Amino acid sequence: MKIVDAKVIVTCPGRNFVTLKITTDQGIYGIGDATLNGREKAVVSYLEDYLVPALIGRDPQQIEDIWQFFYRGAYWRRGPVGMTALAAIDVALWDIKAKMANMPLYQLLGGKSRERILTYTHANGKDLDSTLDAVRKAKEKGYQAIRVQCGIPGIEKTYGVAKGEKSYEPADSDLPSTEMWSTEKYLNFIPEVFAAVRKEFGRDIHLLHDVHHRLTPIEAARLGKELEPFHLFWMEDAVPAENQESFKLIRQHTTTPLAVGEVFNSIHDCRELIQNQLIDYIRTTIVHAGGISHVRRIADFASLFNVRTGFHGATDLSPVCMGAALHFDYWVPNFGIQEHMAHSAQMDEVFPHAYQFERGFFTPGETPGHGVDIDEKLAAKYPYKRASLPVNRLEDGTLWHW
Ligand code: CS2
Ligand code: MG
Repeated sequence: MKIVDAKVIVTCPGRNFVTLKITTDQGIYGIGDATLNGREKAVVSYLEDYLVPALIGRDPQQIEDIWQFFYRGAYWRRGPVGMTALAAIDVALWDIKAKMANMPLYQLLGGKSRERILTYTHANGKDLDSTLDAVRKAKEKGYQAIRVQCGIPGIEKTYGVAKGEKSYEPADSDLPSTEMWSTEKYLNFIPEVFAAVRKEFGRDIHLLHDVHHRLTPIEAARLGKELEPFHLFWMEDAVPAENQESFKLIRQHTTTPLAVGEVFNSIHDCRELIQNQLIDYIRTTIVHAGGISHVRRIADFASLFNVRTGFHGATDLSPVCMGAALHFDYWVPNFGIQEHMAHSAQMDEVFPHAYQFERGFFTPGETPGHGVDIDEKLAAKYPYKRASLPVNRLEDGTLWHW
């Protein structure tokens, strides 16, 4: 069996997505997500100029060997661009293998370990009242786990909070827009938000919060401690994680569970965090970390240390990634939770999919493969449009972490 074609498809049905479609000489094809938000074209070039030419003619059944060839063989290993490109190949090949076996992907991974997949959604508001409203609406849709973000009094725009009535989209302008940040104002306000949410909705709902890498370790320790009475499911990305050691300090001070890893792309980015039990959830997901073959290694390693998965699932991860992630979630023994930020109807139309949502939980569907396809004709109607993530500056103008 041979790979005869590998096509990179770029489409922008409301936001940019990059998809790799691998076709075999037996007519079976598989697709993989290759979207790296704000750096899409870098992955397109990496695939088209370097990986695809070396992929044509190979046997698509040899997923592991192909993975090793592109990882070890690149000489320059890891990094978000390379690992996203590799993930797209890997997921497309798993899709092909599962279609050949006439099985939904989760069956190839080892079969399902649960009946349904716990998912969290976002509740964002520009102030406390609108945040409480957003939590109410999410509860009405059946969600049992909700990530709460709220505008901070005195800060013009805060992470996770949408502009106007539109749903939140992080890549919000052609070139990076600038947002303001004040750690003091944020730290003083956030515990009040969670106090109000618990007061209004009680204890019977999981609450999550994303700090988006904005604190120092001692500040994160303070926030974790002050949020303890509200029993969060997790506090996410409290500090930038280039320095894995810094989590030791946070961990010493708080029992609030910690989640990290959406920007990681390899097991080496989280090895110390996991083996020293400095985190509770690893968020590194399939599209940005070398695909199913590599994320499976991360999850297995994490299981030895009681660390569970909590895959990133923002809108910039395409339905193709969501489909593959849900098959993985169905199987992985140390599953924690899956993020879900709904795609628009237009996006869902370009990527018809078998996965289904019901009252706060997903199931991946029984279609052979990962169950997500791409409507190429429709995709061609939406040309690429550059869109960048914002940057953050402190009130005195210092560039900060976004
Ligand atoms: C976020 C993302 O979903 C999350 O937890 O941190 O919205 C993130 O900002 C985007 O995926 C960036 O591409
Ligand atoms: Mg996040």
